[in-house]
Amino acid sequence: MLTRRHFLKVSAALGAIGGFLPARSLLAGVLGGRSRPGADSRRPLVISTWKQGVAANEAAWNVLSGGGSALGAVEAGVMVPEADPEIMSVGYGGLPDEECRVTLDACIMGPDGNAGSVAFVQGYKHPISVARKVMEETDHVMIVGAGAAEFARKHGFPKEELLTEEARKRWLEWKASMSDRDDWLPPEEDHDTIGMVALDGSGDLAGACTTSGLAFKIHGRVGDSPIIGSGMYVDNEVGAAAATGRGEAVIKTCGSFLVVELMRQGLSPQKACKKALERIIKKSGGRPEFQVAYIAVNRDGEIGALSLQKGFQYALGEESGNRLMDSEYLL
Ligand code: SD4
Repeated sequence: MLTRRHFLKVSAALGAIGGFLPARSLLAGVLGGRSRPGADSRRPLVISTWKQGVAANEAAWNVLSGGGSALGAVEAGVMVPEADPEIMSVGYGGLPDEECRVTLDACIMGPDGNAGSVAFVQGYKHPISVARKVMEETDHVMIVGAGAAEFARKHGFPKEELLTEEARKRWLEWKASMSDRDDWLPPEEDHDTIGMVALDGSGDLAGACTTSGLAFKIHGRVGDSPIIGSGMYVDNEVGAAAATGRGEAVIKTCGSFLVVELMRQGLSPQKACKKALERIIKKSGGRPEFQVAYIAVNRDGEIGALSLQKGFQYALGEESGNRLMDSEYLL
């Protein structure tokens, strides 16, 4: 029996943009259920957050399908929304902070357990690549602010203006309206951070996360996205996870690390996402109004995706296609 909920889910998936194979394979993949969380073992595959994950997955898939590494795939993948001015919460075109400055956070982690991160960095379109440099060229993990910008400059990254006309206009509107958002705790949030996790053909895992953070945030605010174990975490023996949504709630529960540790204890990725979100619900004392979502994959290629609130979408790319899926949600 096709329930209404299942039908809506399938329709959303069929309406998805992109795809590695022709529509028939896409249909077979979706209706066959192989793409739902908890499906059989398979690789390579890539999962990423939100609608922009579809285009990001395409770039990641180009790497994975050519036999490339999960690490190369996640970097190439998230660079797509970083460069896209129409995606207003990642990289170039991201909405600025309360002082009209675009400040970016990103992290990356590979199968060897090495990790790199930059936070509160200004003027560099691809913080994910700067984070990768931190990982590969230093024995540090995290570099922030002016130090991160200086590190990027010294490594030859071009300095660029990241504030687009559209983002500046949105900031002006926010400022002029004296929005109820200027209490620094926005009741309504726009989410588009890209978190991506991938499993390559050799069975190795990697993850990346990159964002301009919450719109109109306090100058200097850093969310979960660049924090290894919060916005993203990889353990090649177990699995990988990434987060999107209200970063403070994710930081306070070490969200992505928690999802991976729950998978280590034997939970499926889907159940691990659920338990980690239940922890947030519990810690927030009831029924939070903010959004948080997790995506996860284990070594067998089983996937999980779950959010607190309705509306979260994730993109799944694998041999049979690249689809945008409506996530299950808890509240
Ligand atoms: C943050 N987690 O800075 C990010 C925001 C986000 O989708 O994910 N938006 O808190």
